[in-house]
Amino acid sequence: MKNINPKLAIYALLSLGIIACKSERDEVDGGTTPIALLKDSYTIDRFKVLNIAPEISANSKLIWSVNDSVISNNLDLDFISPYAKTYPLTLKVESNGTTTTYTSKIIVNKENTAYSKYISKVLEYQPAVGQFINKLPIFETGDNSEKMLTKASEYLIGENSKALTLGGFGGYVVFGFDHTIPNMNGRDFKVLGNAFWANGTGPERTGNCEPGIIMVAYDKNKNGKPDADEWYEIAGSEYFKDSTIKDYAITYHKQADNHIPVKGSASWQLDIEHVKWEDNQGNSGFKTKNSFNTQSYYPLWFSNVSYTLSGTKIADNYIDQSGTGTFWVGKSYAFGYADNAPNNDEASNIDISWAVDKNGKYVTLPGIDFVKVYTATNQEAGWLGEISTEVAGAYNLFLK
Ligand SMILES: [Ca+2]
Ligand SMILES: [Ca+2]
Ligand SMILES: [Ca+2]
Repeated sequence: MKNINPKLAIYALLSLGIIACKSERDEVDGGTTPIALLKDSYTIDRFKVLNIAPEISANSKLIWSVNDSVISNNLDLDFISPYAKTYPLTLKVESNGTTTTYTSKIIVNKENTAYSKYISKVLEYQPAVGQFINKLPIFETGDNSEKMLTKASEYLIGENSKALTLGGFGGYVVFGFDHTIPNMNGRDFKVLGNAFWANGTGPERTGNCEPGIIMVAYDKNKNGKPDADEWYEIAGSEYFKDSTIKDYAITYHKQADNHIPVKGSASWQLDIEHVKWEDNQGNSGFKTKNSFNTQSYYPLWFSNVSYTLSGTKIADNYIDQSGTGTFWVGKSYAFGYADNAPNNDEASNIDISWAVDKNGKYVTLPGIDFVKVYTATNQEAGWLGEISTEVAGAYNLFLK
């Protein structure tokens, strides 16, 4: 890199600029051809977003089309394709009662280095409290957040991914892909979990379903990171219901007196560590330890004695089918959640068109680069313990 001559680089840019200016001037002077708003052609790899932003007055009306299909009416065009092919591009600009037509083409190439359709990086792993915390992935003495993120990455990256737990409400993981997953017609990507049906023992579409909220980010500013203003929530089937609480927040406490009274006993059960929680709705309770998992339920690599997680909470989905506490089943919600239906079920596939902004308004994204999943309910289902989303991978449905 040290051999690059900065003067040469600047010269290359300047000559490009001069050529572009000259050609525009010629066309204006000619009096018949409009100023070239578009280049002759544009080149992009498949599964990458090309942005074309012609310099144009904001009161113009634009119609972008490929063949006879209108693809956008925005002032600038975000174009992405999963196919290596050439698209004829037409831009019509209506301004002051006159329409001017420009043509160009977009050449979509196959990438030089083959993409992975699976998760390629894990950016954050911040679980809530839960019965599989410190086990999936395993915590070993001395592990810090960085080490646990490395372990989470080993769980989720690539084809042979496996289930990682998010614990109770709000626990989350953030991951990304080495390409942009385009928003095609219908569902675009799958989030894998470990949900399964209850084998005919419960009502239809019930079983081990532990829904997680899915958020998506399009890396609009192309800095390789999901910035705060790039995140959108996938509005699943429960999003607009009254039973859903937006901006729910829960705080988990790691403290020595995390114990609850044992039924029928005057004494405190001091030998079992439960984790106290309180939410911003005035409720509190314990994430109770069960006999199957006896390790700490509080993430042992967290140095703080309490922490708060927040997001959209949907209604509890587990019911005591037996009525006596012996058989609990989770109802699968219709669409738009992680770990909410088996991996071969259509309900584990997500449509980017379901993304909404903070006010619940649908947004149009060309595609997504990052996904965040967090546990969507705050429920204890008897002896099953807390309901916690597991994420076991994800992939682009259109990358073959
Ligand atoms: Ca779609
Ligand atoms: Ca970004
Ligand atoms: Ca699960």
